[in-house]
Amino acid sequence: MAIERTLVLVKPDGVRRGLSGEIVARFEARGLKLRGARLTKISKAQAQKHYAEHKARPFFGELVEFITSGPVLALALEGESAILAVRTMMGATNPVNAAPGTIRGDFALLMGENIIHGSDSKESAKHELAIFFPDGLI
Ligand code: IDP
Ligand code: MG
Repeated sequence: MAIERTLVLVKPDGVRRGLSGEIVARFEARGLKLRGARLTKISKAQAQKHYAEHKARPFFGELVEFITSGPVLALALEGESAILAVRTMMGATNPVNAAPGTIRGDFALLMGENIIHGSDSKESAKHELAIFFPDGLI
């Protein structure tokens, strides 16, 4: 049990579809606190840094293309076990496997358009928050 901070991105498909408000509302209703929010277009370099762990995967090029295809809403969220709480609310990576009631389970069907990103560990949260909120958080 620990208060954590984590990075969420509403991906370009989520922003395009007008789901940003719904997603923020779900996290706030759960009790997670907004510590940062920024609508931003990710550069190729930022995307490659953000997804560095997937560099060798065959879908890396597609992933970078997609995440840079339009604005994303970057959120810094804080709360008890925030990293796991957010991951659980997001649902499985492949939306076909995501449980109803999760964000992917309610709004997505395709792996490549799965609406949301959330940090998956303390290390990745630290790394990713520094990319999107280089000036720190409130
Ligand atoms: P996550 O977003 O649930 O943490 P990761 O394994 O970190 O899942 O993968 C990052 C993103 O890359 C996924 O959200 C998804 O959009 C995409 N992705 C993951 N695996 C595949 C794949 O096998 N084919 C195409 N895209 C994939
Ligand atoms: Mg991931």
